Amino acid sequence: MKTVYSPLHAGHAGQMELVTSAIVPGFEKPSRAEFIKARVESENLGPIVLPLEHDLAAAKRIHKSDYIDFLPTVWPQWVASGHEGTAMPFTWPTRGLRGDVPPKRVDALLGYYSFDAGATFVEGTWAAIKSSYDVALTAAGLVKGGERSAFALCRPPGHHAGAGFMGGYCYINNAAVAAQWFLDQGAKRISILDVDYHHGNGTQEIFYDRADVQVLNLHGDPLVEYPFFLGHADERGAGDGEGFNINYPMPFGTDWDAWNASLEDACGKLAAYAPDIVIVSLGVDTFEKDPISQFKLTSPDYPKIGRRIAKLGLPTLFVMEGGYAVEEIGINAVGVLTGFEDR
Ligand code: OKP
Ligand code: ZN
Repeated sequence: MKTVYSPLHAGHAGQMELVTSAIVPGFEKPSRAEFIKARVESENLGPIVLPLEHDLAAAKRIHKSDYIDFLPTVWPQWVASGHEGTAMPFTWPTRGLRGDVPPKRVDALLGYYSFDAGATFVEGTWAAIKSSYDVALTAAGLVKGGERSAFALCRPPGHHAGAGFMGGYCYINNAAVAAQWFLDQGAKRISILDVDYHHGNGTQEIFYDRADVQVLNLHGDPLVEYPFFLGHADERGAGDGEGFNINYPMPFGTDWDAWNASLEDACGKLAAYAPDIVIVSLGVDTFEKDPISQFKLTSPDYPKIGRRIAKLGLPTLFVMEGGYAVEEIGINAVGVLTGFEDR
């Protein structure tokens, strides 16, 4: 299959990250995408192509317009305000505060448009966000054009970004943008299968009351794992969307057998929905050596994921999400794709 990749991701570099008790260099770093690209090449997955440039109309089909317009202004505003280092939010309009009046300072606006401190900006961040969006839409175009599958090597990832907010390393929800784009091109139903270790809260929020996008999520139990405030099994969709959101929260230590049982159930529900296209939010932070995650999948498990998805027999767009064990991220991510191709 073809891989769509942009070198512009690399400008999103050197940002700091707030963890439980410290500010540390970000786990979501450029080498992630470079290790994946190197493995695509060494495994001869197929051609690597650059993305086509897209305007932001497709982003605004699922994100709020003011939120999308805010993103390119962050770094210029940050510099104009005399700041340097990493632009990071620190105040949020939670319960009891006003969420309807955007403040007039960039540091405050970062909180207005986010749910955590995990989506930060440096000089090259907007260019990277935009390139990731272009990568997703270009790869979607390949599938629309008749390719059985395509790999959007997106960086930064997207699945934590909601209609009006960023968070968890995510800004534009690349998988959700692609889903809406397929629908706008004439598809009737899309399934998004999110196998990243973390619950894709943004994707769930965006499609929660809709029947035309089925969202299936396999992830660490939010009672004990980030993003904590969404992803429980009783979240099944609302209104027209009732029954079209399906969550599989799993405990720390989950290994292949238990994880695969969830995948098998999800694939059964996906097949019953009979979508025109499958979008896989491909995170490989389920890996046993992932530095921020608690599942126990091993490298030989990833091709099995790809094989199972291929068995669905549907056009499939793979959209890169998380995975932080950089030494093995290429082996694991490309392992899913070679497994899909049954080789
Ligand atoms: C993004 B994706 C680490 C705390 C977790 C945010 C994780 C975002 C993951 N100590 N920070 O789903 O891989
Ligand atoms: Zn993740």
